Parts: sequence; C-alpha cells; structure tokens
Amino acid sequence: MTLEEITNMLIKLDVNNIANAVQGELDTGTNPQEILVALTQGLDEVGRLYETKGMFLVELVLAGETMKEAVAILAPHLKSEEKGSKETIVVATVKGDNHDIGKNILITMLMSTGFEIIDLGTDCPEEKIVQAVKEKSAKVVALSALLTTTIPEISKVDKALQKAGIREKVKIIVGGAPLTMELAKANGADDFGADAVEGVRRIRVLMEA
Ligand code: B12
Repeated sequence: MTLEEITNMLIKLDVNNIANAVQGELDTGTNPQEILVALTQGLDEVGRLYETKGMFLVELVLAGETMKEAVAILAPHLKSEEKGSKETIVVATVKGDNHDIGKNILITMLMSTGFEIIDLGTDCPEEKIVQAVKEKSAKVVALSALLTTTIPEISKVDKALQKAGIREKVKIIVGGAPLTMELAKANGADDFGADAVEGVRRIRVLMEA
C-alpha cells in the first residue's frame, strides 16, 4: 500500500477498506501527517469532481463518511509536537456550515498539546460563541469555514464579541479551504491557519501575545 493508493481509495469512496489501509500504513511506520495529507488530497479531488459535475451530492456525502472512517484510525496518532497550556479555546464551525472533518482534526491536535477545548459543533450562531467565551474565559476562538457563502459569519462573531465588550480579551483564528490570511483579516479575524499543524502553532503564539 502506498500513500497514492490511500488517496485513490478516497476518490473511489472505498468506505469499507479505508480504515484497514490507514492502519496498515501506520503499522509500516509512515508519518501520520503524511497520511493525512494523502487523504486530504483525495478529498480535494472529490471536491473538484463535485464542482465539475463528475460526482453528485450522494458521492460527496460518501466521501465525507470515508474520510471519517480514516480519521477515526488516524486521530490518536496526530500528536502535535507543540506544548500547550491549560488555557481554554472555543472551537466551532460557523453558522450555515456543517463541515466538521477539518475542525475535528484541529481539535484532536489542540487536545494533544494540552489545551482545554470547548467544541460548539457545526452551524454555530455567534451568540453561542459569545456565551462560551464569557463562561469559560476563553483566550482564543477558532472558527472553521468551508463555504464561500458563510465566510461573512466570521465578521458576525467579531462584531458580537465587540458588542459584548470582550473582543480585546480574546483572539480569533480561522481556517478552512476557501480562506486566506487576507480574507481572515478582512472579516475581523486576528489570524489564519492553512492546516491543523499551522493552526496549533499560531494559536500558541496568540496565547502568548
Ligand atoms: C466532505 C465534504 C462535504 C461533506 C462534509 C462532511 C463533514 N461531516 O464535514 C458533506 C457531504 C456533508 C458536504 C456538504 C456540502 N458541501 Co462540501 N465538501 C466536502 C469536501 C469534499 C471536503 C471537506 C473536508 O472535510 N476536507 C478535509 C479536511 C481535513 O480539510 P479542511 O476542512 O479544509 O480542514 C483542514 C484545513 O482547512 C484546516 N482547518 C479547517 N478548519 C480550521 C479552523 C482553524 C481555526 C484552523 C486554524 C484551521 C482549520 O485544518 C484542517 C486539517 O488540516 C470539500 C472540498 C474541499 N476540498 O474542501 C467540499 C466543499 C467544501 N463542499 C462544498 C459544497 C458546495 C457543499 C454543499 C453546499 C453541497 C450541497 N449542494 O448540499 C453542502 C453544504 C452543507 C452545509 N450547509 O455545510 C464546496 C464549497 C464551495 C464553496 N467555495 O463554497 C466544496 C469546496 C466542494 C466543491 N469544490 O464544490 N461537503
């Protein structure tokens, strides 16, 4: 089994065999981050096929299920080398967006560094985020946004935190395939992470700021 074959299993939506394949790859000593990259490349291709009508929604759903099977095996091995503190981070996927695979990978890695995580799930309204930040005195809000249409939800969170008078007490970091540092800043976020590894690194820096 090669990493290329893992990528292809995702594109072929091989939901029944992907877990075994990932376990086999781990057993041969492959770096878990490299396996994650191979899986993500498969999902990227599925996304492209969906966009160009080479795949339909039912296949997109199955691709998500296949990725979840793989991540269930991979997650315990995705340890971050960074050392965190016991500080609290509120994590959510923005309102109107139900994608949670990337968010959950970020959470796994943040937990492995020792951060306390409040996971507000997907389709999360800004009020819930403000409430959690207040209750838990969170230092960082980490938002995932995968849909172009829901990117403006980031600025709603920024404004809601301002309105509650706690914006200066908390940093906002965002991530997700359609985002860039420019888009993040334009929507009121303080920072952006292109992947979970970079996310953990930048969150540590934000904590120290
Ligand atoms: C799987 C998938 C689904 C699954 C989601 C399953 C689930 N439980 O998450 C299902 C089938 C449900 C789905 C639904 C839809 N989807 Co979809 N989906 C995808 C797909 C193929 C992969 C997403 C994924 O999980 N990637 C793997 C993870 C690991 O990557 P990631 O999420 O980007 O996360 C990494 C980084 O971005 C980063 N990260 C993520 N979040 C954060 C947060 C922070 C703070 C930080 C620092 C980092 C970080 O770290 C992660 C790990 O490294 C993408 C295509 C793509 N290439 O992204 C389309 C895609 C995102 N979907 C798309 C669309 C259109 C839809 C639907 C609207 C389809 C429909 N007609 O119903 C619905 C929307 C439903 C909704 N309201 O949310 C489009 C969005 C287009 C756009 N630009 O707006 C995409 C891009 C496909 C495409 N090319 O057309 N989808």
